[in-house]
Amino acid sequence: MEDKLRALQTEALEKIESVQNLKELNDIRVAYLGKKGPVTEILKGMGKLSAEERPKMGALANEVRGSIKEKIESKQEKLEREAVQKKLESETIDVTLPGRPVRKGSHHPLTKMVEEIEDLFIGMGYTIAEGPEVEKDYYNFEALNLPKGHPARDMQDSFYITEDILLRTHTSPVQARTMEGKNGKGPIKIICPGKVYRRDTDDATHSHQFTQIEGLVVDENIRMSDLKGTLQVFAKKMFGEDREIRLRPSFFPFTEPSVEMDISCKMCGGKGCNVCKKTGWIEILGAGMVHPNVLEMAGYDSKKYTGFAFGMGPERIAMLKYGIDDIRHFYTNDVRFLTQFGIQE
Ligand code: FA5
Repeated sequence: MEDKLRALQTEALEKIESVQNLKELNDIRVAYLGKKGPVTEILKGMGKLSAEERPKMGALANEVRGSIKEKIESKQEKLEREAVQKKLESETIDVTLPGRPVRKGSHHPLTKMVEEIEDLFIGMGYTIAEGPEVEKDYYNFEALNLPKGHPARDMQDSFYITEDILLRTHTSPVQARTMEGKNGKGPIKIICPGKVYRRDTDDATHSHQFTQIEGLVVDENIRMSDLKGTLQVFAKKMFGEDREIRLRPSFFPFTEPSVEMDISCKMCGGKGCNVCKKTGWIEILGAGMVHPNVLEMAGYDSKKYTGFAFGMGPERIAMLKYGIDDIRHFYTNDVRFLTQFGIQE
């Protein structure tokens, strides 16, 4: 029995030594140390041994089993170490390879335009005010001197939600709300950016949803010349020092007098071309002195306070500034358009 055990030990240790991978090693573990393995088989014959020999053989069997187990464990460790080493060698990182480009996002051109206009006015001491896009008819029209049935409501075809609630057609209701919030006291100097909605048919220069930026200044002794000076600074900073502005008489129910502001055409330098429809001028915003009725409705004493207001469309300003030929480019999110403004593909 001793010889058998020793032979078994030698055989197992040799096999373990020559094993090439973890699977083979596991097969050996099962074959030699498992319940049906040869060591167990040999030990079954213990009953035939004398009482003296039995403990000796038992100890030897344990020794054989222990040495096989130990060898398997050390071989397993070695194989695992080699596997890790192999993996590391096959996965070496080439630190000299160039990195993959990271796609960089950027603000939408319209957002950039709005922020540029905001910065310009903040630099002149204005603060930003905001109001709801779903607006009461009262603030959108009535508080702006446009009572129900007033024909000038047709100038801004509206999306009504109920009889008294609509999607605001311009940012001017924010003026009315801000003035009302001041309880008729103290100066105001705000700009109000935001989305507005009109039942206009979409074309190259019109959209049913677009952006406006409103400006409002109210104080004692605010004059038309303050409005003109402000718009002049805006136009020169936005379009270049060489640009001229002109104010043309116009009509808005909430301002009196009302004007529209044109800037001299950059394309032809004022001589007249297709872009400016041969006039040398391009219209960019509506403005005027706040109508006394509007001041009074908001609680301001129109004998003491005066004010000016203006409203512009940043899409149209961006179109002029960057030579964009269709307002719909701002809403279709074509990357070929967006990448020109810093958004990378
Ligand atoms: C108004 O909306 C007045 N609330 C502006 C105002 C404010 C006047 C304060 C006086 C005092 P108007 O309808 O002209 O005015 O619109 C102002 C600007 O919005 C236009 O100059 C144009 O740039 C832009 N705009 C108007 N309709 C559209 C449209 N459908 N799509 C894109 N931009 C438009």
